Amino acid sequence: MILDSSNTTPGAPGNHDTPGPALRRRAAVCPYCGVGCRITADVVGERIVNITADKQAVPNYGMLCQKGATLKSPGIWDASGRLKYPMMRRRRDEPLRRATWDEVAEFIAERLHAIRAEHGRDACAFYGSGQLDTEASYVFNKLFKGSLGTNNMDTNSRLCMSSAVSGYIQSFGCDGPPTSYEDLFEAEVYLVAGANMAVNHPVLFNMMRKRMARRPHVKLIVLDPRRTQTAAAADIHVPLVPGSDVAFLHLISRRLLDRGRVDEAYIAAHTEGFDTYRDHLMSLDTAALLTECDMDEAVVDRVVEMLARPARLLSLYCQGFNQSVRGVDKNTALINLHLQLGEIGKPGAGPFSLTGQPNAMGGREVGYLCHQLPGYRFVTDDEHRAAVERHWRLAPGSISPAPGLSAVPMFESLSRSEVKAIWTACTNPVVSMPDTATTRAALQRAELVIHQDCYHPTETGRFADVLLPAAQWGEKTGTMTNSERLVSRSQKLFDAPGVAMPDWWIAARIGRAMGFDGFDYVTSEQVWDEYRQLTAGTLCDQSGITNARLASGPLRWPCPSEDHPGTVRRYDDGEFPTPTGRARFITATAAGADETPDDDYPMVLTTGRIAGQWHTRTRTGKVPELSREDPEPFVEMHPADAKALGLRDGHPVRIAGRRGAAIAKARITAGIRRGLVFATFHFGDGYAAGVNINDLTNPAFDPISKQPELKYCAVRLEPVPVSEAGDSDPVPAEATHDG
Ligand SMILES: Nc1nc2c(c(=O)[nH]1)N[C@H]1C(S)=C(S)[C@@H](COP(=O)(O)OP(=O)(O)OC[C@H]3O[C@@H](n4cnc5c(=O)[nH]c(N)nc54)[C@H](O)[C@@H]3O)O[C@H]1N2
Ligand SMILES: Nc1nc2c(c(=O)[nH]1)N[C@H]1C(S)=C(S)[C@@H](COP(=O)(O)OP(=O)(O)OC[C@H]3O[C@@H](n4cnc5c(=O)[nH]c(N)nc54)[C@H](O)[C@@H]3O)O[C@H]1N2
Ligand code: SF4
Ligand SMILES: [Mo]
Repeated sequence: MILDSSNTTPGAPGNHDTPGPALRRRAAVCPYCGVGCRITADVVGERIVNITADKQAVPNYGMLCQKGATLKSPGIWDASGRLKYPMMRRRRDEPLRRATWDEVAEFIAERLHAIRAEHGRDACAFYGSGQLDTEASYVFNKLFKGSLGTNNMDTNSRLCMSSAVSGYIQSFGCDGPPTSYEDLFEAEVYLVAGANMAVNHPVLFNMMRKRMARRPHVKLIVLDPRRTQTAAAADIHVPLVPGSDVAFLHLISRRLLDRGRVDEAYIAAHTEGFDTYRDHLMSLDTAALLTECDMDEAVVDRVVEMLARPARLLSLYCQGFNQSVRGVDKNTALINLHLQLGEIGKPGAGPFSLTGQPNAMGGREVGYLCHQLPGYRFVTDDEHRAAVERHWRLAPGSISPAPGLSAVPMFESLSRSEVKAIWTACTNPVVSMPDTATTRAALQRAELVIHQDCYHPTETGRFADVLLPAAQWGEKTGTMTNSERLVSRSQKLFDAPGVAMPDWWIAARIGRAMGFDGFDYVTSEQVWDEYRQLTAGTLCDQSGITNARLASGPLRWPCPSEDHPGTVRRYDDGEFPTPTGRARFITATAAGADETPDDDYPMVLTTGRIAGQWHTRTRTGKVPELSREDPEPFVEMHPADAKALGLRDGHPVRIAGRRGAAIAKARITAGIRRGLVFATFHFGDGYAAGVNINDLTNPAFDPISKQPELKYCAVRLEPVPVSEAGDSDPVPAEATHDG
């Protein structure tokens, strides 16, 4: 469902009429996906009475999907589900009790200092989120990498975007997409690869559908092992074997090479490494590649035919690419194709990595992964560290030159009691990390667990010694960057309940309690100003994006001066920020999945999302309209597989893997490959015991990006006997634990 006011007449919702006297009208940014839709919220007192979108305004031109459109739903705001006050316990065997900010701040400061004194600065870790606004990520970065001097700071972007980050850096020398949404309106062929945009980036997909309806020559190719809603709308659906994208891309690149579809002028002027790449493609056995993808050759022929004629090619890709032990290879193989065809740096063309979370882009710019520093800087670079230390007024040498622990090793290290303290904010790793048994063990063994959330209870909050109440979307002002580098300010609509505070404020409060300088911020605008200036002269320069400019509208970076209009498209001059100024063809040669099926685990499980739910459901689970379509955990399987197992649609089934098992209801569909099953990771033990699909998933990760293999593990399906099914039927959260 899309709320679309882009075709409405003046006076309809979405236009800025003068609101009534008691009504306040505010501009906000949707807190869900990386499309970054701008929202107009009409507010009376402490309540949102209407949500619309401005049909004139980028990026969404009046459209919102069902998640954005239901943000006023009472369940989201109901105080009974909120974390309103700090809570703490001094000993694990005590219950959590309500505390004041002074008390928790003093307790955290004392404990972190003690753990550092005894075990060294790397004994403390932070695990954050692409849903934190830029201000919060910035202050946490300053606190951990700066004042505390540990790079053990990583975020859920490691599970989400890190392969895209590494891919862009390998190919172009710099992270961040070259493209913007304006390219959606210029492209002639959309290649959607490992992304279910109709479900997960619905407003962008709606823009594409509209263009295809108006311009029949515009085509859509979709690479996905499942016939998703996105695939169903495609001119060509490529139902490849999961994990075989590199083979498929090599196959079509080679076939195009054979047909002379090579932009020699572009390659000669703006790239390097082409000869090695071409030799590699020529050395490949195309029949073997076809077997690896397990594809009908006619499908490959059609894709090659479509790409053989010059047409503006825009590729859009997401977790089917990133969440893989070959995630970086998939990214660079696709970028290679664009370089080969010269389909980059011009309107409607380029490799466009879709961002998942609303501010995963902003977080990357702030440098919130364990090897990064603000402004696309790196902890390993002496000059980068020195520049950041100067800006933060820290003694030279304060920032450690060694990358810290990324997400999976961070939790493994906690589970071995090497790291002692963890602070999690704006993420629910007990549901969302692969191999959650390790995550739970990590939090159980930690000496100190601090969890910062706007809701309570959550699965992760159950392990906490300290709970810090965060103001949620609408209760704070903050800045986010969407998928297309568009930096927007989301305004506060009303106060948070209890004493909940913005995430940046909480980080700064603890920084002061620990006795560190540089945390005296009074407003989020002060934080933004400090950060913006630190990006001056960097590859993601936002120094021209002042608070005053953000108050009147969003801007795309790079934006290096206060009169700069922002940048729609990067690399249009063919200059890349590599040492030679050229984009690089990356020749990937690694192979295969980490884990393969065998007699015990003969099938493959892949995981992903549905339209109505957002991740671990802490917010969307409170909106009844969003749960109508898919109210409970399900597992999609092919009719032939269901038949072999004697399963009927709706029958409960146990999915067993090498690390754990989960129960879901069979959903039989011809739109999935034989031998493959699909489940979502939305349902954690807060929903019901024994349903978390991440109890099974594989923590193995890409060697470069360290992004885990959330899209592939070996499993066995076991029908649950009907008598037993009665007991194991998903039960409401309240019945399984008290939070
Ligand atoms: N409704 C909703 N929207 C969301 C979110 C949400 O939770 N709910 N989350 C947001 C976030 S953080 C993210 S990261 C994005 C994710 O957005 P997407 O990446 O679109 O989401 P997924 O469903 O995880 O995976 C996409 C597809 O990858 C396919 N796939 C699996 N393995 C492979 C493979 O080997 N190759 C290829 N080519 N495809 C494969 C799956 O079948 C699936 O259809 O969505 C964002 N939008
Ligand atoms: N099997 C499998 N697992 C996956 C994936 C997959 O495709 N398959 N995808 C991975 C990806 S791409 C992602 S992005 C992750 C997402 O995984 P998570 O980040 O763990 O999921 P969320 O449910 O978004 O968690 C956000 C938490 O922050 C809280 N919150 C919301 N707003 C605020 C706020 O303003 N401040 C604070 N402090 N808290 C707030 C919410 O209540 C919730 O507890 O999951 C990953 N896990
Ligand atoms: S498309 Fe994404 S940003 Fe836009 S309303 Fe939906 S969830 Fe929000
Ligand atoms: Mo994500």
